[in-house]
Amino acid sequence: MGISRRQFIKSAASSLGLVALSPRLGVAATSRIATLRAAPMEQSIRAGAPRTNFWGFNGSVPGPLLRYRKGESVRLTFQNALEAESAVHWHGVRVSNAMDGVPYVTQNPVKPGGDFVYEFALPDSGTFWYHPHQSSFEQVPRGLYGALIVEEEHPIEVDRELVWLLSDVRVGEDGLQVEDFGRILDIANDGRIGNEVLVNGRAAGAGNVLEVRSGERIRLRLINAAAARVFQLELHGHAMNVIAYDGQAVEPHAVEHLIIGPGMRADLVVDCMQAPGSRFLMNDTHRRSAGPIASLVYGDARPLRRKPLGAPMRLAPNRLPEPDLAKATEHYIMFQGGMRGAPTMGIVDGKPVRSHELMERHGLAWTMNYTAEHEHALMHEPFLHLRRGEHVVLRMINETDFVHPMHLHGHFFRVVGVDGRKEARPVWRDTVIMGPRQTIDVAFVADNPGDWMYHCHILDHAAGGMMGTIRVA
Ligand SMILES: [Cu+2]
Repeated sequence: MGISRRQFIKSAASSLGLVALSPRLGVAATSRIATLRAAPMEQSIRAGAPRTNFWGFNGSVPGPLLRYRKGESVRLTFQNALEAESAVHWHGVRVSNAMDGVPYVTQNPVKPGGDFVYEFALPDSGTFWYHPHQSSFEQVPRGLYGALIVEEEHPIEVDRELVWLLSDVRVGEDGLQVEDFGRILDIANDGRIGNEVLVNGRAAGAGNVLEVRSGERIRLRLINAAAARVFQLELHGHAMNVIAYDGQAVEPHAVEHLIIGPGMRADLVVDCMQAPGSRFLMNDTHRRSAGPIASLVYGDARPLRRKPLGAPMRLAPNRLPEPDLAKATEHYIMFQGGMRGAPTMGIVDGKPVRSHELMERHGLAWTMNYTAEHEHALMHEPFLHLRRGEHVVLRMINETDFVHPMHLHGHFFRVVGVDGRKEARPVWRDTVIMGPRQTIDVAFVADNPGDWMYHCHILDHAAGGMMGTIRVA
């Protein structure tokens, strides 16, 4: 089946513009990409559509897929061919602080025409991604994002592996991006939601066809690179077996709905056991305006196998420092703000201001422990100081009516409690969704020294005050 299978994979891959790799075929893991160049570019989001203006890495949206093996080192030169300052952040990779890519906090911003060399080791296998951290509410939805995959030492056996970067874009009828970034109306609500959902830079929907063969096992790495859109995915006729969240192994389990907020990832194993010629939808059901993401269409080829592949789905866990709750110090962070139920005041630059001034004068809408922080260039002292090696429980109290995917840099944490109830199987995450009015407890060991961003990954919320740094020293 060698050639026909390869052709089949190639055609399935090109139809979606996605990357298909098969660990069973022994594809080389080491990315040969040495340069990431950010520049304005254009591409069509569907066949025959007018071209849409983007900012992309190496001329495409998403940027090139970076793929390495666990334990390898990365050396990449970032070249800034934009007319704006930028830098690259490696979401979820436990890098040293100087390589974290946060302008004004961990490095000087890379000026237009400038470059910066990133060099770091990859301690964890998993599904990660990269994007700028400067004016990210604008630079990410303009198209600057890509996947960074780190293979396990012993990858699980599958027939095919796919990486889907989910995102969206706000386009007009002329196909051009509507450049209304950073409006207070978006900042103070759910964030700026695009009107076209994208999978790997191409329009999602029922017409976004993934050809599958009956009997095959697919590993699907999902990354939510949208600035604000939360996805709740359903896959008809198939079990979605989650094997990792945010790149970290979990006990394989089937879910009916998969909620994946901005910044978050999920690795799925899907056994395609339906009949040749059949067709199924993957739907997003999170928003009223949501709809199909993709169609799974079975080819006519005879089934690859009659029963699902028996190989284990469980991934070997990465070695992460285990927090000891008995000796952990507790810290509280309260979140307030937004259009509904906004607080009556917030502290900006050390001075209390009324909430309407917060929005009208400062363009801010959210507070953490009463303080609304500016973006990096004007950022103040860390709001939390941790000793290196300190075991920590962060209790995050969401006093808002909105969802917030909260992301901590440089560390993974265990989600140990929800609304005061202990989680039976606390998962590792680098980004956790807080529902409206929900309280989430996370625990971690602050073992990575430096000033680390802690922020909402709805990028308009981050720009609107929901960001700050945690110092580990
Ligand atoms: Cu938020």
